[in-house]
Amino acid sequence: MMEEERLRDRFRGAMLGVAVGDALGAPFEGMGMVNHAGLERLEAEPGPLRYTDDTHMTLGMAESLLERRGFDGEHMAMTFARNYRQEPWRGYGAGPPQVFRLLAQGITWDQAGSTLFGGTGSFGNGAAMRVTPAALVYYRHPQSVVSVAAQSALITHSHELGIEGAILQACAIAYLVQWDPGTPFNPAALLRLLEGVAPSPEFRRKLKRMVTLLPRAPLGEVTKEMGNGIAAHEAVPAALYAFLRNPNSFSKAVLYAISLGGDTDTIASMAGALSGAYLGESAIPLLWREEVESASRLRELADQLLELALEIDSQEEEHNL
Ligand code: F2R
Ligand code: MG
Ligand code: MG
Repeated sequence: MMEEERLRDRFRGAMLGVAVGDALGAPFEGMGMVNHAGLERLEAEPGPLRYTDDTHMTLGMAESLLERRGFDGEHMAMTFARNYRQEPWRGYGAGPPQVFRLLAQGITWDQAGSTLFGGTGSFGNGAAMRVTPAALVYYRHPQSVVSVAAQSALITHSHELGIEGAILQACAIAYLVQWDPGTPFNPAALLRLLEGVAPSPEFRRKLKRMVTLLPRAPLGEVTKEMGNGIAAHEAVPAALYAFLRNPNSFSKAVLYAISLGGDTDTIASMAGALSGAYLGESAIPLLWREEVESASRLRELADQLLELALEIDSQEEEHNL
């Protein structure tokens, strides 16, 4: 296993990466592609780095996993709802607040989400954008990563594409957090692994296409092929592509994600989580990681998630003796 100090840097990198990408991308959400001058300004003078619902829900997931020492669907749903009631102005999508109202009326945590959008459930990117803590806690247990990503998605996003988006983002983070930086990184190997956990044609087609868009496809072709919208099957491939195109630089990965336009806070937040998990906190520009809202809280939660991950490991080892 990777030594603890390096893992701590990766866990902190992933959690801070969520918030930094979210906060940097937020002012551009819903706009067209962001030009070079806009990105340069953002890099030098990012302004107040306030996070949105992406990080707010990620915090909720971390809090619930830590309080319950693992996944508890009802507790996680109630934690999301409580946090929303405290700060409803974080820029939430339309679906989650409806779920929180249904929960308050007594609908169970695994039923409420399936009533949304005429009973099809949500395929928004909201389940994928908040999944980092689950990926970290279960990073050494691939089946648990898949099952907790799926069950946590179900709370608000019961459409198969919303669920698959969360599974893909979680599996990619779990894979990257344990990657040995001394070994050359092979994007094709990660993409093959991800194809194995995403059965729907929407994701599989994009994962296959992504290899051919690396390393230098023009921006317009990338947004046409991957998408840049609020749907999980657009934002998740876009974020993964932004990271894979810039694997060795946190700032390049996040700024590239924002340059795609569309759902910029969410695409940059997910690219930030991937890059932070791979490169660690030390790779995030100091200005960004110090200035982002709740930086010390995110670091503290990352450390507690690592403790929980190690606790789960030792329980598994004892169980297997
Ligand atoms: N909500 C926003 N941005 C808009 C306003 C932000 C502004 N700055 C402000 O503060 O006012 N961003 C956040 O929402 C996205 C995550 O959304 P989530 O949690 O997935 O929500 P939802 O409502 O479940 O899904 C999003 C939309 O996708 C479409 N959709 C989903 N499932 C559908 C279905 N089965 N059929 C048809 N459409 C479906 C709907 O338009 C949903 O509203 C992130 O960007 C986050 O940053
Ligand atoms: Mg947001
Ligand atoms: Mg967004």
